[in-house]
Amino acid sequence: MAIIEFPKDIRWGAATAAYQIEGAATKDGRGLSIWDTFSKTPGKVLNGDNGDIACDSYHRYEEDIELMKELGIDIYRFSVSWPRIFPTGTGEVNQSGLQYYHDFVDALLANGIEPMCTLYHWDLPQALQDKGGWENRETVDAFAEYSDLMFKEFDGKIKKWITINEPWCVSFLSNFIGIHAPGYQNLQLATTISHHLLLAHGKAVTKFRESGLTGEIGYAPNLEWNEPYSNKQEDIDACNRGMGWFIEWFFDPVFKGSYPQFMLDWFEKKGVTLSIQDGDMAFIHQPIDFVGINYYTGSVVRYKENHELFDNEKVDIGYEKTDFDWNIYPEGFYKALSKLKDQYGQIPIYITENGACYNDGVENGRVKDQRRIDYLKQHLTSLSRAIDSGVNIKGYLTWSLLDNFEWAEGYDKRFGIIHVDFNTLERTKKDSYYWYKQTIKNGWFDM
Ligand code: NCW
Repeated sequence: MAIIEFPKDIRWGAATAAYQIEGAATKDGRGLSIWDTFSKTPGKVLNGDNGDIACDSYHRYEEDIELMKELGIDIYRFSVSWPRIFPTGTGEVNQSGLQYYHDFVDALLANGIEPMCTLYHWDLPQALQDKGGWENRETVDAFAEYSDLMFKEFDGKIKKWITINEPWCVSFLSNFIGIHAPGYQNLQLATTISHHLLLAHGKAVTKFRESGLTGEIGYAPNLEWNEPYSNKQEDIDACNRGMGWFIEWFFDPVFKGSYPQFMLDWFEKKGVTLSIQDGDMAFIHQPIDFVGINYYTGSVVRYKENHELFDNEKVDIGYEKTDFDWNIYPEGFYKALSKLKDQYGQIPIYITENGACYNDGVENGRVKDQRRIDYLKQHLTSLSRAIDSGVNIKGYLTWSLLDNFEWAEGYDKRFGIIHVDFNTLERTKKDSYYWYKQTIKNGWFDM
C-alpha cells in the first residue's frame, strides 16, 4: 500500500454546468438556448430527454450547498446560463436572472465555498444561433458584452472566472461530428468557430483586465491523450495530429500567438482555411492567470489512409472502460500535464474536470460505486506524480457533484458523486462522495 499525499495548499472542488443541473427552463424570464432546441428535436438526445427539470438545482441549491459543505470542498465550479442574463443574447438584461446568481453565490460564500464561474458551458442563446451562432463574429462581441456585465456585477464575489468550457466540443463535436447542439457536420464551419471561440475568450479577458477587477481568469480546454500504436513514423504522426486537435490547436494561439503549422497544413489539405482578421491574435495571445484542464480518457491511435479526419483510427487494445465506453487511461493524464509543462511552461493549472461515468443505482439507501473511487484514485495518483515533477497544479475539481443531464446521452449516463433520482429529485451520497470527503479532509489517500 502506498500513501498518495497532496500539498497542503491544493484546492479541492467539484463542478457542474447550468443546463445540466438547473432545470427551471422557463422560470424568471430565461430565454431559450440551443440546447432547448436541440434536445427537443427528435432523435438528437437519447430517450428524448431534455434539461427542463434536470436536477432542479435552480430551486434546490440550498440543499446542494449543504451537500458541498459536508463534502468539505474549497471551490465549486458552476456555469451561468447566458440566456438567463440576456434572454435574446444581447441588449436588455434580465434582472431576475442576475438576482438568482447573486442569491446563489451569496449562499456559497456564506458557507465558505469559493465560486469558480464558467461563462460559457454550451448553452448559447437561441436568438444568437438564429443569426449564425458562433460562426458570426457578432456572437463574439455579444459574449464579450455578457462577460463584461458579469465581471462588474460580481466584482468582489466571484474571483475565479473561466471563459469557455471545452472549445473543442463547442466547435468540432457540435459542428463537425455533429452530436451536440447545434448539430452541424461541416469542418469549415467548425474550424471557423474554433477561432471565434478563442477570440471570444481573448475579448472577455481584455474586458476583465480593462475593468481592473480583482481575481483570476482562464479557459478550460478538454484534452484527450493519444498513444501511437507502434513506433512507425506514420503512426506517430497520425497520433500527433489527433492530439494536436485538442492540445496545440487550442493552446498555441493562447500561449504562443499562432496556430500550429502542422495542423494548419492538414486542415488546408482538407480544404479548410482559417480567416484571421487583423488584431485577432493579439486578443487571443494575452496572459491568463490559469488554465483549466478537463481530462477523462486516452486512446491508442494508428495511421489509416483516408480514415477519419486525420488519416488515423483508434485501436482497442483492451483498456478498461467506464460506462460511457471511454477508455480508462490515467497515464495519459500525467503525460498530458507533462506535455503542457514542456511546451507552454509552468502555467498555473486547475483540473477543472475529471471523473467517470458509472451508472450504479441506489440499493438500500447506498450507492456502491467502487469503480468511480478506483478511477479517482488512479487519476489523482497521476496528478500527484505530475505535481512531483513540477507541474504547477493549484487545484482539482471532480466532475461532477451531481448526476445530471449528460447532453446527447440524456439522463442515462451518471458522472455524479451524488446520485440523483430523476423522478423524485432525491439526492443520495454515493460511496465515492464519502471517499472524496475523507481525501479532502486528510489531504492524502491509500492506494
Ligand atoms: S460530454 C463531455 N463532458 C461531460 C459533460 O458532462 C461535461 O459537461 C463536459 O464538460 C463530462 O465532461 C465533459 N465531453 C465531451 C467529450 C466528447 C466525447 C465524445 C466523442 C465522440 C466522438
